[in-house]
Amino acid sequence: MVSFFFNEILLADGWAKDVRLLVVDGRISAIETSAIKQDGDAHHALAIPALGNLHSHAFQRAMAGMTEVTGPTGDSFWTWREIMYRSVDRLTPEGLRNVAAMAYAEMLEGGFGRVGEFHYVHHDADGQGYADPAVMSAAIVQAAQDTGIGLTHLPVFYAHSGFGGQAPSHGQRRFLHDIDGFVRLMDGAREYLRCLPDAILGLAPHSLRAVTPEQLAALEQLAGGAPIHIHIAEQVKEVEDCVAWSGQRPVAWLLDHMPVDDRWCLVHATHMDADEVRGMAASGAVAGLCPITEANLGDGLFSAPEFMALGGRIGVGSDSNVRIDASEELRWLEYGQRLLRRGRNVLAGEEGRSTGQALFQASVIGGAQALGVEAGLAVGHVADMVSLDMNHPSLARKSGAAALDAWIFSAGRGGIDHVWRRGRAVVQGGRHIDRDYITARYHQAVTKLFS
Ligand code: NGQ
Ligand code: ZN
Repeated sequence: MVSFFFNEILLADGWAKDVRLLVVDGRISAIETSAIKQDGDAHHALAIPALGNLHSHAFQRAMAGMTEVTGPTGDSFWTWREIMYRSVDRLTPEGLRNVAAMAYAEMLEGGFGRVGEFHYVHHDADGQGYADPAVMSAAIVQAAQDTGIGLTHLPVFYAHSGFGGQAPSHGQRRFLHDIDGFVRLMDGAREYLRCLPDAILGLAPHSLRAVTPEQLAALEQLAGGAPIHIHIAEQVKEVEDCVAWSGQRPVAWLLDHMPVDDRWCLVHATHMDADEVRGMAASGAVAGLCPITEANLGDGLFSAPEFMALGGRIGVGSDSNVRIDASEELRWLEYGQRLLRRGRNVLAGEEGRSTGQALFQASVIGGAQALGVEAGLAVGHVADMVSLDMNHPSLARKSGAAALDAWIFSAGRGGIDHVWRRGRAVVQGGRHIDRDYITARYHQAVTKLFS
């Protein structure tokens, strides 16, 4: 058993003061409020739940900052994608493990406790299956083990390059399956996940571009009650191509043809009309928002105020991992709307409410739903917690919701002190406990990838 004492903590049912929290086997076994600190309690000033990172492509961490130079034909999401495809030419299982471990250590340092790994580099450099079809999933599991992060593994089904079952491109050769091959991958991944204490296995049709309606129906059956994630409407061209193919926009098509419910996470539901916003909010699915990557790739802005006003569920993801910082995802979620609407505190909801707290609590709940786990800190839930560094200038004298605002809008990841996964400190003083080792292995991996 481990015991903690916090002067202040954000529990699932709100802020509480002078809290003793006991952890047995990674889970919270008791919470006492207005308590007295006992000998042996780990004492910290202010704690919040670790956030779920609902969308990551860990391998893309290795190319962060390498796509910011103009190319010959003008730059877009689609030219970035060509560079991204080339970045995996020399990726091995060991390289993936070491790049992913770096990204996961940074996620923990940035306030995330669990990652939804939307994993699609499955085959070798020639596009041939490895002898073990799940060896790249095993690399992701090892990276989770190396760092301690919680893993919701989302093997991706990918078969086509565009709507209507178009043949895949050369750059996509490492991603491809038929349904039978994908079932074998899922079986292999399920075995590897047993090494982790609380892993979840979901699945992910890559996008409506990459699957046929028949394949999508088969995947929905295969998922059972597990999380189903899909890239849905990130680019205007994607919306236009979907309309040309089906007469419907992507979110409208999905809502019409699939039983979309609270198992689903629609990643980058960026481009929706008002009917789609209403339909998606009513479905109970989570909108998977990745504001930093969506800005970096020039995607556009999600209809956040309209969607949230209708009770739509949201969560955030670090996606391309060009930056890894939970607070910055939330900050840019709000800042995109401020710039667009020339207003302030757009996503706070009601008068007098803290924007930071509104966004943080919505994404704790939505992130947990999308990752298939319970939300927030309560008895029986996992002890995935973050303490803020109250000596940080931005956090001085802050308490409760004001501390969340100061973290999100001012301190950023520099305001994080400790992070606990299952009650064990994996980040101390803002640094992952194995950062030096993980960084050394990361340097070896990127040398092999790019030299
Ligand atoms: C991905 N990433 O699969 O990594 C995608 C780009 C695509 C983002 N959408 C590729 N951020 O959608 O075809
Ligand atoms: Zn993605």
